[in-house]
Amino acid sequence: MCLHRAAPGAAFDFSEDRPVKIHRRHTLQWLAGTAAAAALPLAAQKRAEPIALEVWKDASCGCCGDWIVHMQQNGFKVTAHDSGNNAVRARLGLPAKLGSCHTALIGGYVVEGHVHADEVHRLLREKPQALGLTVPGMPVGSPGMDGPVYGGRRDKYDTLLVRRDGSTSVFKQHS
Ligand SMILES: [Cu+2]
Repeated sequence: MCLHRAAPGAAFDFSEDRPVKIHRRHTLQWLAGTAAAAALPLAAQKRAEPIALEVWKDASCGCCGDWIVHMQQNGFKVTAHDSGNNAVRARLGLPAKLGSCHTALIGGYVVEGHVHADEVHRLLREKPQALGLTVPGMPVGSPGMDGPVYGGRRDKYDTLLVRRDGSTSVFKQHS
């Protein structure tokens, strides 16, 4: 089970006890990992499986790239298109006034702008009847808009749930 992780040739060299030690260490690591996984709540375990995220943005959009890194660090597998996002946003039916710098599709939902990964996980868990989520504009302090250049500034903003008729409600307040 763990032999493929040993150094090449080492696993089959029984002239010394080193390969056995390697094997035992890996087994202990594996057991520790299994115990840790068993202690996690079911929702957290599900996060281990990456969730597909497709995103459209401008090639030059730095904060889009920073948001993508945030999502990758929180369980999403990202496919990015540097084609701009205005046309795709319109095609997906998200009103332009609710728009931001990038538009994503995740699990059939539209996710516009600098939405926190935790809120996307909540959306996918709760599965509301909705088009998706948006953080209109680019509020400072949101994921991807929170780099050192902003000096720790955090603007108040709301993440909005967008229904298919374009109406919205507050999904999460950030103060
Ligand atoms: Cu942005």
